[in-house]
Amino acid sequence: MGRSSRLRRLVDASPIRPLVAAVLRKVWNMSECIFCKIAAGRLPARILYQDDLVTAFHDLHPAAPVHILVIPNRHIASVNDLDPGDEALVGRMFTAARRLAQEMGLHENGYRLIVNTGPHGGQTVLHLHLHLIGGQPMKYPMG
Ligand code: DGP
Repeated sequence: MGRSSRLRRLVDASPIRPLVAAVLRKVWNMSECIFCKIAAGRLPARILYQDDLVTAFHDLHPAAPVHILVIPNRHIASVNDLDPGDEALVGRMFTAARRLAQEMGLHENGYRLIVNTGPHGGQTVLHLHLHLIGGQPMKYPMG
């Protein structure tokens, strides 16, 4: 029996199999995730801001004159995957959005912040992101 078959049998028989599968799934998702690649500088994007926790860049398909995405640098699939330990990160996403709104001249007329979550929420990219949208009056709901 080859080494990889022995390893597979060991993992299959192990009580930690679900944990191994979950870790492998997470590593696979991260390596394929376009927003992880943007945050790591491995995929081009028009980046406006980056710090130790978050990255902000222009949306590829803007829904308004200003359409920016603020994402965590670390892979978090959606709001459903947030932990209490992520509260500082979520706060940073909002303060980054607030500062960008000011820099873009949106703060007086206002703007919209959206976090689509899951299929019914219209989330298409499975990496948490905050949409900062403005530059025109907006109807509610959009699309
Ligand atoms: P949502 O539907 O909430 O998952 O929004 C995903 C947004 O991401 C959508 O407005 C388009 C944008 N987007 C998708 N792929 C890329 C990309 O490769 N680069 C940039 N800059 N934006 C992207």
